[in-house]
Amino acid sequence: MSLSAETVQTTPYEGQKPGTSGLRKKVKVFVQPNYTENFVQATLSANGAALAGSTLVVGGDGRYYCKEAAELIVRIAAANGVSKLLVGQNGILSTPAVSSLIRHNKALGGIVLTASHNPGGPENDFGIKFNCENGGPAPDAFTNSIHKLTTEIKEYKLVRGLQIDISKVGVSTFDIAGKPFTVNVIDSVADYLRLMEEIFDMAKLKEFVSGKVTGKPLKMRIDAMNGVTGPYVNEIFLKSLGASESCVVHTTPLPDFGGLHPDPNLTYAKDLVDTVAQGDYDIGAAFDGDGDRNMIIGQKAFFVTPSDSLAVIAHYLEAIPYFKKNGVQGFARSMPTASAVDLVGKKLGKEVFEVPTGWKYFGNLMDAGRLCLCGEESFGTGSNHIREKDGIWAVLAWISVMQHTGKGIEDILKQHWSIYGRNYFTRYDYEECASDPCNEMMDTMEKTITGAGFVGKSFSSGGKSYKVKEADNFSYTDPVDKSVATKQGLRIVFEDGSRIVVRLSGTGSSGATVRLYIDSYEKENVLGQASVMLKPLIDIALEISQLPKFTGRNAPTVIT
Ligand code: VG1
Ligand code: CO
Repeated sequence: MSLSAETVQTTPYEGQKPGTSGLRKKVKVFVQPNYTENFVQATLSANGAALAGSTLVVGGDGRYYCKEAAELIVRIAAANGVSKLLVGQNGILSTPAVSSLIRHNKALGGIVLTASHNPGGPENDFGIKFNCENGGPAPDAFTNSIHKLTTEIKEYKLVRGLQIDISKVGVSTFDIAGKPFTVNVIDSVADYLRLMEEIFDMAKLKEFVSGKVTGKPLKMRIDAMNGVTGPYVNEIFLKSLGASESCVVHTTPLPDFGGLHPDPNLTYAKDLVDTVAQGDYDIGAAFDGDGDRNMIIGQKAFFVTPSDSLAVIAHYLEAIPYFKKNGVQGFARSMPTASAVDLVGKKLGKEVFEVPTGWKYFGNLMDAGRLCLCGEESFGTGSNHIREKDGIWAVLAWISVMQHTGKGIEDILKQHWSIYGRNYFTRYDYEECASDPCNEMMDTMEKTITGAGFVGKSFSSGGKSYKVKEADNFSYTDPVDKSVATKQGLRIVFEDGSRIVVRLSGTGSSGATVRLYIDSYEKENVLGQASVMLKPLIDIALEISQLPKFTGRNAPTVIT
């Protein structure tokens, strides 16, 4: 049967501007007439002439509205001359899996249906983001062009009669006005599993998990938080690594994440932390809704900061076959991430890059062969095996390090600190504040810290004194394409290397979220408690930013 495309008239919506990682809004916003259609059309159009005849990947984290949006994308893509879509079964694909599929199939890109770590369900968030042909999140120039197109949009194209059942794996081919259009509904996990088997020595890890050599099985607690990683966790941890059923929890992707907030941190993954705190597990891990973030905890819930996690993996890259085969290039971290990995990079004689917040800034360096491992303090760790951070990869990397060293997580960290010293780190999040006062706070603080006399000034608290060495609103020039990203966060660096960073989140769907990051380095005093060690700097940060006054908050929503 031949189907034809129709052109539907529409008018622009305001505010379709992608943030740190895609467009995120309440479901109620996305379901308005033509809202999703407009954004999808603009996203496709931003590809220009490359779109006709292209292959695209479509999938998401299974949250509320994912399936409807995936079906809509099929109809709009068909009408826009795309020739092939790879769609995850039931619309399910983790963000790392999409990145891998794009690369493996040489697709033009992929549309990821997720609001990542934001809560889901009819009252909560939905999101759409575009990944380009390198598998990575679209860079700023691309998302700016999507946004511009949304402000001018007058019509979108649609093949209304195209019905497709994405619950069954299989290939369907249609004739759209004389041209073939193929929809390939694929197993959500198979390609990603293949990739993990290439990177890690699964047989060795399985043996380690079983305790065959060590005499002690590895006790894991893996929490998929009812997000997209469930099917991946079952396949990899249960089947490939042979872990027992009791090791994995919350492995059914649910449209509202079963009411969980799928953000793997000490606050929202409390269930995992409380369980592992009882002492029965050697490693605990949790992921976010779309599977790109990870939290690692050791026995008795010993917390590994993401900044340290990155540094430890960097130190033990020889434990992972992928790096033996592909070599070790440079490392990178986002600006607010503590600089533990820099010390490893220095020791190994590798380049280390500091980029703005958001995974899209790592892509060019990876494509240029200068970067193989990177991370963000927001529970993101990954390598150049794809162009996204990768939660499950990070856990497999940690199990590899445990296997390689024969040590527990706490001991691995303590040994690391004894070699390199320790970068204490904490982040305070003040979620859903009123926007205007937060913008005012940022403006005021920027004026203060860039004003005359601020550099060289001393601040004291709790018996400690810190002298300002430099202060700015972070800007970044991409070393590869020389593109510039400005206003990436207010930063105060003190003479001893301690830092205060303040930025507004770019992933919220309403209001403003303020993130305050604090870190300091100690060469010898490595066994302290972060909250105690950093208290003086936190007080100084609250004083300089006047955060309590502007936000009306006396305490953060989340402390990491
Ligand atoms: C946050 C994190 C950032 C991360 C981004 C996307 O952004 O801070 O490090 O890259 O989320 O992660 P922001 O602008 O809210 O600080 V995800 O897993 O939500 O796609
Ligand atoms: Co995510």
